[in-house]
Amino acid sequence: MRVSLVLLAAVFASTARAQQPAPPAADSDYATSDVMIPMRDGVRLHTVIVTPKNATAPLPILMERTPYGTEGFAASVPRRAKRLGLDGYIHVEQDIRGRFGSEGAFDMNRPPHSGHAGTDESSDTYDTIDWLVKNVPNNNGRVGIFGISYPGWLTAVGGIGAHPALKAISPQAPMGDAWMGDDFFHQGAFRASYGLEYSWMMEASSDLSVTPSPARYDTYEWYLSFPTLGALAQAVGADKWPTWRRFAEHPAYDSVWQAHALPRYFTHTAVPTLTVGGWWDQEDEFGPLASYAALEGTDSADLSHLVMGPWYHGQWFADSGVALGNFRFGRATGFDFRELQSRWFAYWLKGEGDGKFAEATVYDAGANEWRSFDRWPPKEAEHRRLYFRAGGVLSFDPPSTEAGVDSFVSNPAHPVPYRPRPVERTYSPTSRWRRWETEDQRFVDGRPDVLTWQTAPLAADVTLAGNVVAHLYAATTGSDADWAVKLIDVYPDTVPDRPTMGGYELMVTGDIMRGRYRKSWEHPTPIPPNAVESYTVDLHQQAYTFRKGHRIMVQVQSTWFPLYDRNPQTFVPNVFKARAADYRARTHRVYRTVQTPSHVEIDVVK
Ligand code: PG9
Repeated sequence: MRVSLVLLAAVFASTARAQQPAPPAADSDYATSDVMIPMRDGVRLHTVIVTPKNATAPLPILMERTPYGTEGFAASVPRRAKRLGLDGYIHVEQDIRGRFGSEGAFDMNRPPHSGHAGTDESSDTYDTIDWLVKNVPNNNGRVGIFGISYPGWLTAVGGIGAHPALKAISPQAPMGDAWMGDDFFHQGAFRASYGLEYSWMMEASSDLSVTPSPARYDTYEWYLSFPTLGALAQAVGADKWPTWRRFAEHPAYDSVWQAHALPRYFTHTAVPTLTVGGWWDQEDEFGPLASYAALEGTDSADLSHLVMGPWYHGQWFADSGVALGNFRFGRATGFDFRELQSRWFAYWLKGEGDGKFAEATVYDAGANEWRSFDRWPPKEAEHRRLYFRAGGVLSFDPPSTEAGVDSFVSNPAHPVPYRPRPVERTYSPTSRWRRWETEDQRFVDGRPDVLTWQTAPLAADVTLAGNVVAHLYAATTGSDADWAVKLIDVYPDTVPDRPTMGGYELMVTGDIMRGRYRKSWEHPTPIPPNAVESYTVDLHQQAYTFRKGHRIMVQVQSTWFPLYDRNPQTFVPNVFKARAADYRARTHRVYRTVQTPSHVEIDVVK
């Protein structure tokens, strides 16, 4: 996500050569310089430095590194610095290798030490900081980094082998694991529309000058018009893009994806770290939770903290955070966050404030309140199970019968849309992409290929805080199947102060897994037809109160199209090479017996 901060021009003396004159920032209180900073292997990275002109004391540096370009950064700094409460910093933005004005080659989420002459994004960050503290006039020798999404991942890896001047980082929506739960796959199910359109946007040019152009407004129809992933790739020339080739050549969680997984190598930090994410982040919700968890094991100095708010991808940066789609939060959560972010950086980079920050600050959007915890997930949480029962009932009581099953036919020719159609191009100006996870799930009610179980209206609040995991016992007549599970808050039939929310079905959390990986993410195996197998679908975490009078609902379906590609439902070694004839309608059965009690487990607190 593009989050250029910015400030104005003052070209200071340096060993680096100015690349081109930077546009002056709109505010005369700032000066901008535009430089090429040399890395240890000689590659030079284009960097914009925006400095307050009339500082009376040395200032800290706040940096963002980005693959999305620095255009507009300098001009936006004065306004943004005010809005974010980040006045009194030298603001820096840098193009990473191979992007826009920087030299070198781009490699999507470059793994550690895999770049030119053993460089990586951590070493580029180190070299940049080293140059900045030695060359930027009037800096106080303290540097912070922040960024959202790709820049969030860059922020996190900047904390590895950190330069001694790096004093605070805030990775926000960092992609954690692109195969397990973030942008490109979820638990093995390929994110077809996102994966295609993102690699198209990033790799058809090095400067975003090519916009993905699906041939139909409703991309549901467009993706459906290709019988296979191979036909889709051929139609748009996707094999030219390295990231698409990585998808097609590495469909399983092999060493390539493992090497890209942030929680596997970002396991300790000596730099104060504020990890930030959104509960309804449609791109990288898994990343912040997984990378925070990875740091916790070694965080004896209590440097790592977490903020999770009720937000879509990056919403906290500029939005008031009062609402997401139809969902209202009762307060301006974006302002709340920015005030916290301002205090965080001021403490670590300017020595202001008392440094008291909660370990985990999470927003409960059911109760409409921030909650703080001294550990996340909270240790006092009780694991409770919501069992699938006969007649579409969901209950905390397990099934007591020997028989019990619900079934549906999943037909790849008629996949369930993941959001109401038309499904606009992901990043088009009219796209409803960023709100999709909060759409009213009634749009799929009544589809025969969506199974539903729900509780009676709750007699008391149920507060979820922590993990959510679905355990399915299921069978298919085919040899592969996807399992998408949604945990939903059903509003009461009438909501007097907001009649439009009567009966609303809000997805509190949901995710998908590809059945072939039920035993191993690395080595997929066919599902024996008609055999009852167990499947674990990680729905990650949430902090959410289901209010008295609401119902809790669970839905299971096998398609979420075109965000997720269609599973052929016939086991093939590589789904990117599946033939049209492999895509077959199959009957899926979900069991709810004493021996096979399908359920969703949630962490509940008082
Ligand atoms: N979600 C985007 C992304 C991050 C990391 C890798 C690939 C894509 C982004 O918004 O930057």
